[in-house]
Amino acid sequence: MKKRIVAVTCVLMFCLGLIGCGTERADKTQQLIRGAAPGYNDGLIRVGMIQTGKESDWRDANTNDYLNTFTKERGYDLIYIDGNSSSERQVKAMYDLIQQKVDYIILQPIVETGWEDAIHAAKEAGIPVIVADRKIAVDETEYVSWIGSDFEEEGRKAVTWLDQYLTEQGRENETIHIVLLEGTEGATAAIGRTNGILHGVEEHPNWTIVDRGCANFTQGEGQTYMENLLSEGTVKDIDVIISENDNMIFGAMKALDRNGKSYGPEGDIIMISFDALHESFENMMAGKLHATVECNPLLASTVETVIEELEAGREVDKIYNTEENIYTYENAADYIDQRKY
Ligand code: GZL
Repeated sequence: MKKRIVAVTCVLMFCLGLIGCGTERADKTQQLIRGAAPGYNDGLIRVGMIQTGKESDWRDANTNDYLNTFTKERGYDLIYIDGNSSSERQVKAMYDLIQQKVDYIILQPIVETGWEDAIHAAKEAGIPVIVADRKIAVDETEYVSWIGSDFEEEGRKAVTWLDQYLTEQGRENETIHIVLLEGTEGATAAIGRTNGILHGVEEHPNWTIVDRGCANFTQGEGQTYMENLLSEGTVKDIDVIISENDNMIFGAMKALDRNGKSYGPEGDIIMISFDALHESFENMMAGKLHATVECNPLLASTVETVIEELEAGREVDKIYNTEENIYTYENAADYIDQRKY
């Protein structure tokens, strides 16, 4: 993009007989450039967006938020690329967007690793990259900002709630057998939530994780995991299922139903998940789920603010965290009508 601006600026300044230019003329020239550069004759801000895929309902809400924000009517030409749950596809998409000389790249990575070269190529090309949702394991100078949740805090919220609930139930000294359904390996959401949960388990000598495994944030894999666990019969006691997103626990519920297991506030197994989808509120009100830790998928407005600040030539923050709560079967009815996803 920078090379394009320099070349066209020189032509424009020569034509207009401009000798030197103050900020205002440079801005006007820049606006002219956006309308004048070959192939970019619409004045729109070209934004490339690399998404993880369609692994969960949370992701669908997250994607729709971007599609509804970066519209032509609002001044953007959004080039949306679905990563189809493939890191390789995401990395290729980064190079494709660099080739297309977009103005900005929004990256929602599947996993944290493997981004060094691609993100540096974008920087070399003068294209600001805004990372959202999960993080990437590169020097923070390689990208403009990261917008997302404190995932380890989300894990701690789940543990704090479980501690309080067991105490209210008079089970604070009972041996508690926990099954942990984990999200995609290497994804910041899974890394952070798992760390928060495991630290909480360490703080409770009477809590034990009897089984844990990855179900990639999908409902199907959550059901398969739980079906296999129940059919193997090696785990005799399950007191709690903690699932690192709502879709996996929805799948686990199907497996529990098929195996005649009772769960939820009116059953035997305590059920905790993450995301706070509208459907999880329905499950809490139906007595199937105890608690869900909110993880806000509506990140597009903050991403847009960062782009607007950059367009205005202003500094932006490196980190923007989202505000989140935990909701339970006791307060789900009070909040379900306010839920946006
Ligand atoms: C969290 C996000 C996770 C959600 C899942 O920010 O990365 O990925 O918790 C989604 O539902 O698939």
